[in-house]
This record gives sequence, C-alpha cells and structure tokens, in this order.
Amino acid sequence: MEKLKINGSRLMDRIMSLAEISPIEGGGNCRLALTDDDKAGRDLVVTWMKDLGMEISIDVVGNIVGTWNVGSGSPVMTGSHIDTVRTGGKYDGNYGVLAGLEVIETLQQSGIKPSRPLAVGVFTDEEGARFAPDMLGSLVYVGGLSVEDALDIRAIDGPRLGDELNRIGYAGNTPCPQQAPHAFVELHIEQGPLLEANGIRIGAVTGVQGISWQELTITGQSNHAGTTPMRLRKDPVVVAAEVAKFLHDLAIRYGGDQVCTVGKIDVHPNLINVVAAKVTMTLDVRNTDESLLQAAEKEIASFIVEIANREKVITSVRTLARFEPVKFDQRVIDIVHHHATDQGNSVQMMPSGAGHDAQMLARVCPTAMIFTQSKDGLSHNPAEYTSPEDLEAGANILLHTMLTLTSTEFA
Ligand code: HGY
Ligand code: MN
Ligand code: MN
Repeated sequence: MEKLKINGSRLMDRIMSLAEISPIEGGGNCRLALTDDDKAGRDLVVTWMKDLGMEISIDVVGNIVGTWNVGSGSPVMTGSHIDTVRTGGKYDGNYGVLAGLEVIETLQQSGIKPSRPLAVGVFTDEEGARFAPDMLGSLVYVGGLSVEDALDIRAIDGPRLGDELNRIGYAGNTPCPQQAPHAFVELHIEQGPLLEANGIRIGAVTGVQGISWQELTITGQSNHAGTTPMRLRKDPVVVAAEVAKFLHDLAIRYGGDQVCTVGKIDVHPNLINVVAAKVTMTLDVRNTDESLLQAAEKEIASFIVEIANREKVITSVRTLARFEPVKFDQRVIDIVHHHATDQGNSVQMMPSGAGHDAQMLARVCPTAMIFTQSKDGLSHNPAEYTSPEDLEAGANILLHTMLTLTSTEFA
C-alpha cells in the first residue's frame, strides 16, 4: 500500500498564511511573545484547529493545546511555538505547529483513526526574547516553573507576563502542570549549518545542549566626556566591551560545541558626550557538556570581578535561564531515524544547538525531535529558508512517527 503522505501544498499555504501576520523586511516575521502580533497568530492557529474539529484548551500561561479526540488514553503530542524573535523567519517554530495540523488533517481525510488522541501544542514564549527564560510556556506546562512565578515575569519592555496574557485574551484556565502526553515529537528546522554541510536531509535529534542566560548590570559613574580625565573614570562601557570580548575568546579557546553570545546591550544614558552611568547586557553561554558549561560560567564570573575592580565599577548578575543538557529518548529517536530512512531520506543523529519545547516535554514523557535543513544555516534572521520539499519530507516523517507512537509497537 502506498505510504500515506501529507499534502505539501496545504502545509505551505498555512506556513505562508501565518507568515503574513507581522511580516518584516527580508521575508521574515516579528511576533514577540504576547504582543498583539502574537495574538493574531494565535487566533489564526486556533481557527485552523477548530476547522479540524479539535478540542481547544488554553492553560494558565497561555499554552494552546488542540486535541483530536480519537482512540483512548493519553495523547501522542507534537507542537512547537509561533512566537518569534524580532528578526525571525517564517519557519522557526511555526513549521512544527503547522505540520502537526497537517498530520491531523491528512489522517482525518484518509479515514485512519489512531488508537490514541493526537495533540498539537502551541507553547507560550518559547523564544524567551521578550520574557526570559526561553521555553517558558513548556517549562510551566511540565511543572518546571510555578505559574505564580511565570505570571510575575517582566518583559524587557516592562509589562508583566500575566497582564499581557489577560490583555491579549489568552489567560486560560487549564491548570499547569498539565497531564503528561504518552510521547512527544517536535519537528523543527535545524537553524544551523550541519545538515546542509553534510548533505544530509534529516536530523534525528539526540538532545539539546545546556543553556546559561545571565543579565549583567554594570554601574559606573556618568560624567562629562570632555572634561573627565581617563584616570578618574568609572566607565561601564569599557567593562562591557571587555566582557563581550572575553566571552568570544573563551568560546574560541574552548572550541568544540562551546558558544557565547552577547546579543543585547543597553547603555544609559546612551549619549555621545556622556561617560555612561550604567550598562545592562545579556550573556548567552551554551555547551553540550555540562561540566564545560560550568567551567565557562566560573571563568566568566571571575573575569567580571577582576575587570570591575580594575575599572572601579559595581556589577550584579541575574540568572535569566539555566538548563542542563537534555538527552532524548532513544526509542523515539530510533523511530524517527527509521521513518526517515524508510521514506528514502538521508538522516543523521545530532544534538540541537538551539533550545526547544521538546527539551521540557522530555522531563515528563518519551521525547525526540526531527530536523530539516536550514539554508546557509541561517535562523533568527528574516532570510531563514527551508525548501518546500524538505518541509514536506519532515512532515511525512512526523506523520509516521506519530502513528508509530500511538501504536502498540510503542507501549
Ligand atoms: O534560544 C534558543 O535557543 C531558542 O531559540 N529559544
Ligand atoms: Mn524555535
Ligand atoms: Mn528561535
């Protein structure tokens, strides 16, 4: 019997329709979590879920779960996110959510009724770009962060998370933590260069690397740029520049999977003729190896103390996110790998450099991920691109992986 396949053009139509909400120059999207743009995207996806006769639940931190209530027992779940960074692409997160809907529509049209319910999750604030930490919604979903603490988190632009949920009408009443699914599999673009460089179409993802996010505040003394001799300055920008360089050099020195990023720097008062009073900056440090990640954090912490003493400034550090590396369930990885090869794709096992909601679901149920190639390894960039053929191939693997996870083969 010809293997059941998803409808690639219907999937692309949904991806392109969602991409019409808050488009930015270069072909991407800006849908920061819990903004009106995020609400518009949420409303569209909920409409599509309702069109498929799915039962919709919105939980207390705005996670949306659509469930096709067939069969019995706990659902096999897929899903991802539709919030984006400010320079987001069309596919990061959106692809995994819409491929989940496509799987359900394909099954409904084929008359196949899985023995378990199928669910698609749209997790709140996966990016963590507006409200840290990242994967916030799925973290609360699995009980890794209390609802009260989550609702009180402040956005980088000020508002409280709970107030934004109310404002956009997505403060639901389904309690968290939610019931664990039977299994979870997330389809996502790789967002990196590996698959393309290796000429491999699909990634069977083995886990997610460790993530350390910190906010460093450096308080100096604002002063006149023209009259203040260098020896009398307490300049936080000098410290910020040295810390950024130190992180970069540390990553080069460690090599391997070590990456360090200073993505956000706010200078106050940020004026040409004022020695700054204060700098707030973010440190994003990651490694697949937890002991190396801790060693990097230790080195960075002592460098900050040393440089702060030298420049006579005061520093404080706030942890925004800290997740250890996560290993996915080998059985689910093997099922992904099997369907990828069975459908004629080249496939390789690989870790994820980016954080994903799957790393949170892995705390409560057997979980893995499927990757498709990212052109030039680009992501968090409006030029993010994955070919329709690859997007379709990934969704077909998701379809059959979910079917296997509902079967007795996967008790
Ligand atoms: O930061 C990450 O890895 C993800 O994009 N939230
Ligand atoms: Mn993502
Ligand atoms: Mn992302």
